[in-house]
Amino acid sequence: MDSNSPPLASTKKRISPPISWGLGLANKTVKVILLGQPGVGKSALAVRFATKRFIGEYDCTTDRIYRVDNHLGSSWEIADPPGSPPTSAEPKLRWADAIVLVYSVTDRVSFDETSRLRFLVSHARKGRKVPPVVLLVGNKADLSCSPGERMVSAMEGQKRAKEIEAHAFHEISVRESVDQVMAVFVNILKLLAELPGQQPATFRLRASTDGTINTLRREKESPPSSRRRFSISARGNLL
Ligand SMILES: Nc1nc2c(ncn2[C@@H]2O[C@H](COP(=O)(O)OP(=O)(O)O)[C@@H](O)[C@H]2O)c(=O)[nH]1
Ligand SMILES: [Mg+2]
Repeated sequence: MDSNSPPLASTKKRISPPISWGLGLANKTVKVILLGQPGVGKSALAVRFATKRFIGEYDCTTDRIYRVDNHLGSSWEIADPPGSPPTSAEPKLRWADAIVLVYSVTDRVSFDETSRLRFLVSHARKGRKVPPVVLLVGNKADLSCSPGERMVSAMEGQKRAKEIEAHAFHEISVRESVDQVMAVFVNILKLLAELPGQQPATFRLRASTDGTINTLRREKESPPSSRRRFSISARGNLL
């Protein structure tokens, strides 16, 4: 070996397995519905998660489902209905494993809407053996640096999350941070794994100080293929 070459150990890359393996969700298609007022960034959130890109403008007229294979080790279906959800959204709410209520921190009306949605969500929870996990997400945090733009504080967001019995609250910028977007979906997996009735995790987990989760041991479950597929479909009804 060339004496200038770095020692072998330092060139080794540590590979962490996809998070869903560790949570017993590797073979599950996770169904997510995004709800919130038009313009808060729901489509941007779905596209950012699926492609890692922020495009800027999104078609807002069709009822879409984003299908993403092998992302964080799971398959995903993300419903992105246009407009404010009418009561006809109820079947979609029953379809979803996770409901993400989105508002913009620069738009108080969109924040107020999350209170209205609370009733729709609690209705959807009723009578389900495994109720959906609910996350409240305040988007467009990047704009809060501009004077006078922020209309809703993070504290208010946190308080609202408690009021509506959401399992988690995130304040994010879809535009500025793909990591913050990924954190929302990682949290969905974690919350789903914690639900009663979920299959037990087949991995022992170790949380690192950098916030990642590492697997120590794997049993039985085989890894999903490393190929990733992303498709978008548009249709009128999810059921
Ligand atoms: N500044 C900023 N703009 C955003 C962000 N997310 C989305 N947008 C913009 O907000 C507008 C509405 O986004 P869209 O995803 O279509 O909202 P939807 O109607 O809820 O699906 C678009 O112009 C996006 O570019 C963000 O995090 N920061
Ligand atoms: Mg949209």
